[in-house]
Amino acid sequence: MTIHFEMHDDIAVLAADNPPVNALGWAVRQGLLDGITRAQAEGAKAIVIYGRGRTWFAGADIREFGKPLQEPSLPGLCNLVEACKIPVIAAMHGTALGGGLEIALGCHYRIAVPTAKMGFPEVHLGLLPGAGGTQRLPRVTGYEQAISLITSGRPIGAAKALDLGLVDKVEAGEPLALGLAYARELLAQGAGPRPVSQMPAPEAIDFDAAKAAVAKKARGQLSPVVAVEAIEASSKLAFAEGLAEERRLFMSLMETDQRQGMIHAFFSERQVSKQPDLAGVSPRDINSMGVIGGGTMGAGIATAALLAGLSVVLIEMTDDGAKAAKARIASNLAGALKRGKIDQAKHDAILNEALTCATDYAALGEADLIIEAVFEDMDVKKQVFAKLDAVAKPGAILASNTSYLNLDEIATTTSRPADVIGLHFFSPAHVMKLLEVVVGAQTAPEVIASGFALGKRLGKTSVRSGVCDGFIGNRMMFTYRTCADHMVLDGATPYQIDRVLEEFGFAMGLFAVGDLAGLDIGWANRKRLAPLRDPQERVPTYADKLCEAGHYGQKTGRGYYIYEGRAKVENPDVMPLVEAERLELGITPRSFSDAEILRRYMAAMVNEAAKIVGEGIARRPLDVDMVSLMGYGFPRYNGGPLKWADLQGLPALLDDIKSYAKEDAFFWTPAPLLEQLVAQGRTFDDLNKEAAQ
Ligand code: 3H9
Repeated sequence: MTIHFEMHDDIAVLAADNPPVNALGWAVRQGLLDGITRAQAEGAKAIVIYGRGRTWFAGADIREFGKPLQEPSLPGLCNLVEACKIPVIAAMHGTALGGGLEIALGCHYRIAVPTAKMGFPEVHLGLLPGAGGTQRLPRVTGYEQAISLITSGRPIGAAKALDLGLVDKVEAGEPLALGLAYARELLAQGAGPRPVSQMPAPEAIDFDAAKAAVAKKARGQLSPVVAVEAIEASSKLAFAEGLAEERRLFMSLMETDQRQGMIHAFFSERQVSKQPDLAGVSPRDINSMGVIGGGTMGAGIATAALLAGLSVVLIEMTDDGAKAAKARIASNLAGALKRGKIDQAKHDAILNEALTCATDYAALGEADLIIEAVFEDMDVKKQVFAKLDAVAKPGAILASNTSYLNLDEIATTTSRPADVIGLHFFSPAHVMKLLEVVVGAQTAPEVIASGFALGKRLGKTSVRSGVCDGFIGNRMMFTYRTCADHMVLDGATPYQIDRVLEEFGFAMGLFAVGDLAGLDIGWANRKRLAPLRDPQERVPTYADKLCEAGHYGQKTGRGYYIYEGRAKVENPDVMPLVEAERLELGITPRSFSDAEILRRYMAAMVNEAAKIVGEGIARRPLDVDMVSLMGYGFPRYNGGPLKWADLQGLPALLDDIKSYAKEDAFFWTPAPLLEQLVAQGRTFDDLNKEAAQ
């Protein structure tokens, strides 16, 4: 039973009971329909709908999407609620989202507790509100607010909802008691049903301008723009016809790859940090953290920990270094204060009480977890870990923030390799959502569980990775960067590649990202790898020459681009370096279509991702997808590289890889897992599903 029917005197109550979020699956819809019918048949004077547990309805049941519809449909149900002959009151708490808010808009009156949140997150699933939301909401709030709410997908609080007229009352209390009291008040006033559909549509606005503004922000994502079209229909068509147009547009989005990509992202985000093999393993308590190194990364990690309520001891080599680290953290905290993430009292307490900056490792004796964020060099890391082994208390977790290096080799310098783990943060560490939890050959289960628990506490999306050069994210990036370099040598330009990637939906092109991160980082890594290179490898050098000339990207004002204030222009020094290398190698440049650039770039990414999954470095394809989405700017509406690959079709992608292999068999060696999936007629998503069972 997902909807309980109760009579409270002459008021019928429909209580939703479908944990965890009261999603409006078939049984809930049927239960509501039955309840509305029964209430009227039994002579109720009003109906109150509320949610048991932690929330009102959080939306349609997303798991039903893509499957045949089972009546009653959600749009039909909202109409039925609205057509009820007695007043229907929504008593909301928790989150009233998507179809849940549409049910509320189908109700005649709405009351909410002060902590309730309301919104239309459908655009984040590649959809639009498809149960009357685009037709009813503007009639209540006007077009400007409706467009903002629906195209941003951002929820609003109860106070703002009251301001907008989306709810009639905000009161503290239990939703059932509030709903009943409000129903009695309305009945005493002789209030009857008040259908939103009968309210006039507001005065039309310039919808073309609205669509253009939304399209600019959407960066290739379809749903926000199509949502405005649906809203526009409410200004041109009678209510019923507007609903039909909304339905048509909703169904057109339902058919898109973007909808599949975004729903894959939604569920993967919730799946990725789950560790079924660690069920029953308790994480260690982590309340105090040591951080070695107070550069951008160390200071960012310390800030993330401090904001999450941990105390931090940060170690630098000199007093000046410690002072500079404290200043970096203070600046990060000032940003958090400005954005309202913390108040002044918390800011002061963190800076004056929770943070200690020191130069002596002895200060780390009480830390529950110590993480190093020192220079990316094996010898330096080993020295640090040997020192940590000497000062850390028994049971302390020793973590490395290395982004490439062999964690198992680092762990050998300690007497406690079971306590060693990789926690690879992304810069700026107090902002970026991704955390790669790198599990070494000897890392103990409770240490892994502790890594995930810490990630959760810091508000990160944690993804488990095995040990390999670059782990999941940087290993993939190394490969697609190499692919891009090969295309540049063969005739493309960094600027064409960046444009193609931005048109695909990346927030920034690859070369612009390099400039942002600092070109010296990749340069140092290439130097590290030089002795390990296979003689068959094609190793471009123009990027090294750019660094040799002192151009490290944004921090020096010049990289692939020249930076003046916020503007960037192409750096005219880059192509001569490329041309010189082409000449040296006897390459006659050819032209690349945008489509070929994208295909090769994505094929390289997918092929490496498949190797990473096939070797067990990532446990499931969705882990790779989440790393790309959360840490590398991969467009969410494409779902991640392996979801994208599934949607493109694996056989054609493998064929392309094999055809590229005719030019460079070393680089384009097909991933065995990709070959296996194609041979079996399966997809990466099949592997995700098998892992979930
Ligand atoms: C829609 O309504 C379309 C209509 O306009 C038109 C239709 C015709 N369905 O996030 P959590 C699961 S589109 C199915 O960890 P929290 C979730 O997967 C919908 N399952 O909790 C997880 O499962 P598991 C518009 C759902 O407290 C569990 O519930 N609505 C749904 O951090 C707990 O979730 C939305 O887009 C769902 N709708 O956050 C809202 N929602 O335990 C989507 C959640 O197996 N939901 N699950 O991993 C949310 O934003 C958050 O879940 C919410 C709670 C804020 C509600």
